[in-house]
Amino acid sequence: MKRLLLLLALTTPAHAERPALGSPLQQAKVGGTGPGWAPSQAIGGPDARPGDSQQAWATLGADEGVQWLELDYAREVPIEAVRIFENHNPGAVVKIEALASDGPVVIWQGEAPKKPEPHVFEAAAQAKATARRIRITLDTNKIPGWNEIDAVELIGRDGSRQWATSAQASSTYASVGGGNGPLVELQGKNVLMRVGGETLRGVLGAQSNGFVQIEANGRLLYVNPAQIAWIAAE
Ligand SMILES: [Ca+2]
Repeated sequence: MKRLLLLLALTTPAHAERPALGSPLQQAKVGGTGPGWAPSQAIGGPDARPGDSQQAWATLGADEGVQWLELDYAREVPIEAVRIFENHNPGAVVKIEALASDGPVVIWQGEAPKKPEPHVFEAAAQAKATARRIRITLDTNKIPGWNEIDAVELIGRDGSRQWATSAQASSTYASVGGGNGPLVELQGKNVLMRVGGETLRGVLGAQSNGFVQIEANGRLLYVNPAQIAWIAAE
């Protein structure tokens, strides 16, 4: 099998996965994955219904001051615009940064339109930046209620359109038990969890400041629930 893979690697042209120059790159509109309201729900194309939806990212609390969502894309592009699919209480976005390899660049800052949900907020880049990662900052006190984001499309100056391939956030409502088995129900129980490429076995503790405690191998660890790939009672 190894020999076959090597052979394929040698015979596949280097440009095989690259789109033709100038052609629009559009990924399939597949919605997010993971626990309900997790940052990963903002991966892929829009799939949330208008209003509160588990298919969108939501912060831990409804009105929790400044919060952020970071999104990664497959390909680095000169950024033309960012389209934010706001399914619940739109208008809280205050800043968008391109996290370029040589540091963050503010590509949009201002007063986002306050529209009825759902709303697609298209922010045209106010500064030039080339990146494959962006950070969206929200002032969640600005618009009452949870300000949920379903999907974020990155538009390149080369005409490309991309959906996010991974995401992380300052906090998430998923930590109080979205979709993947309520964490509160597992408190005090022996669990097996996969987090940050490591498998932990131990007793799940209480949650504080958006983190869950786990006592594993004699260590007390604090885990960001958004980073838990899976968790199960033993
Ligand atoms: Ca979604």
